[in-house]
Amino acid sequence: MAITRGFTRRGGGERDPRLPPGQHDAGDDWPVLHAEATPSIDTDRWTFTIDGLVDTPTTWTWDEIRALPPDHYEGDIHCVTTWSKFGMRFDGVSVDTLLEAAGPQDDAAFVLARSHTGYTTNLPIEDITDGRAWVVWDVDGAPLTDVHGGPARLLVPHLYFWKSAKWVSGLTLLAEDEQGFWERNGYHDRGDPWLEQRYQGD
Ligand SMILES: Nc1nc2c(c(=O)[nH]1)N[C@H]1C(S)=C(S)[C@@H](COP(=O)(O)O)O[C@H]1N2
Ligand SMILES: [Mo]
Repeated sequence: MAITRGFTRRGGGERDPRLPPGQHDAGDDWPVLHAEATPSIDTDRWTFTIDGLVDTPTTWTWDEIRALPPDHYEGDIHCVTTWSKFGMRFDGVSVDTLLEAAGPQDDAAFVLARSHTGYTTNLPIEDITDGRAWVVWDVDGAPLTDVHGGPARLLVPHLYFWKSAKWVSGLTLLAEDEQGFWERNGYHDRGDPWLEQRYQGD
């Protein structure tokens, strides 16, 4: 029997090009990570609000957000605790669609994303526009479970996953950056996994 060298092992330590520095492939596992107790949020009570520096502060109910033009993301996610997952599919609505309704003002440069639990995380507005962020409710064809942020979470997959607020309740547009929960506790304000922006100062 002939076995090609490098077939069963990826060429003796060759890195998967999808893996940012310092990350590993979690395979089939999808770890659950959050700071607060897992809430159980009924879709009847769920709302999503865009406020702050916008022309039209807007709140969507569950039925209203689900009626918007659908969009999806297919690709990878990267947690700062070093696991990455490849080839996930999330379905929801593009943040661009939501911002279009609210009308960001010219001085809006940052957002604070909020959760129904009180969790917050900050992002530059360029990181949530032009097809880079979503509010999502399905993952790999099934509704998000409570532990993964259901009924809906923010998804900003090109940044470390702590920016993807579970149980998302809205975005507040701001002129100045205002740190969220993990950022006040030492994590990076931007969190680009390809630049390994894990902690403040990285
Ligand atoms: N509301 C809320 N969202 C959160 C967090 C949290 O503590 N609370 N943790 C973040 C972190 S650190 C990570 S890695 C991901 C984990 O998402 P998962 O549990 O679906 O893998 O959620 C992010 N969103
Ligand atoms: Mo994380």
